[in-house]
Amino acid sequence: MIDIKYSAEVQTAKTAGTAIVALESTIITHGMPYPQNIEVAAQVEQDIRDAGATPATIAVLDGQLHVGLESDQLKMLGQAKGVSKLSRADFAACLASGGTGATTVAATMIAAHLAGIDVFATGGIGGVHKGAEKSFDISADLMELAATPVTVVAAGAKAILDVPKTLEVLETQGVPVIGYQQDSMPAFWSSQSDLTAPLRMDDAGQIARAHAMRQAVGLPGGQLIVNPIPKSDEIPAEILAPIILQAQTEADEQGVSGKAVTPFLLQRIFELTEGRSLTANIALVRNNARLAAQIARELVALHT
Ligand code: PSU
Ligand code: MN
Repeated sequence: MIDIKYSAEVQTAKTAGTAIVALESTIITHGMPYPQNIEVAAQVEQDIRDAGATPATIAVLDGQLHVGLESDQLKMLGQAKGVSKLSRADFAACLASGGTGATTVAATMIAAHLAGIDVFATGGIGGVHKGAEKSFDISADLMELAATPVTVVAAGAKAILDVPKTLEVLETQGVPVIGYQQDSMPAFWSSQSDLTAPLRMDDAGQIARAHAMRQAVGLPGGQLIVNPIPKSDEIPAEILAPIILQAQTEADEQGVSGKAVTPFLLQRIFELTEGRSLTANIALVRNNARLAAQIARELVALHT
């Protein structure tokens, strides 16, 4: 079994059997600009503590898997240059070669499961990119949700993705996509979309019971909870649509491919919205962290 380095607070929570929420680190290194990235990371951790659970930000530092970062490690990672973006394909290679990498949704799920953590909060998952019929660009996050038993709380899939195709792949892979307290599929920066979420649940206890039931019936894989951004923080889809189109066109023209695509689009949308996309991103991650903490607490209550 691989050696895991736990932060002091995560170690304490594990010993006590209290609620823990995993957090990814790619959002810090590749998803948000410095210095807001480290401020947000610390804020989201605090939101989880305030909601009665323990945050466990996951990363690989010099070949060591960390589940829970101390605040100096978080600050270091947020400023470090040349940090790898780790998904299922390169997670073990990074550990074996002593590298430093931030974990995407897929790699964070793998690490959370190794650490016995059932619930994970993030902003948006990777999905099927627009033009995937030509590029074949489909995030490994989708297959991970089918394979690894972690409940992931996100704000839906970004409009940089082909959301209908993303939902189709999730359905094919047998991943429950559960809208939280609404029928509409949330669209990351907007709380509503024209699509209906395949499932709906209205409280954290119900989500925790569904997580436990998948284990009870022997289904592998996790659940995707799609939690709408608070209305006061959303950006109307009509404002974003032309901006996303422009960012996408630039990516195509510049030949951006592979794992560089998502960070490129996020950065361009941040620039083109003059930072408004980041403000919304922060609000929705915090909102997801609070819901994830409630689900984690309900899961602990189920087992005690
Ligand atoms: N979507 C966001 N913000 C992010 C990401 C996705 O809104 O930071 C990151 C996550 O870590 C996600 C990864 O797992 O990008 C997906 O990358 P790719 O599309 O290369 O699989
Ligand atoms: Mn991709």
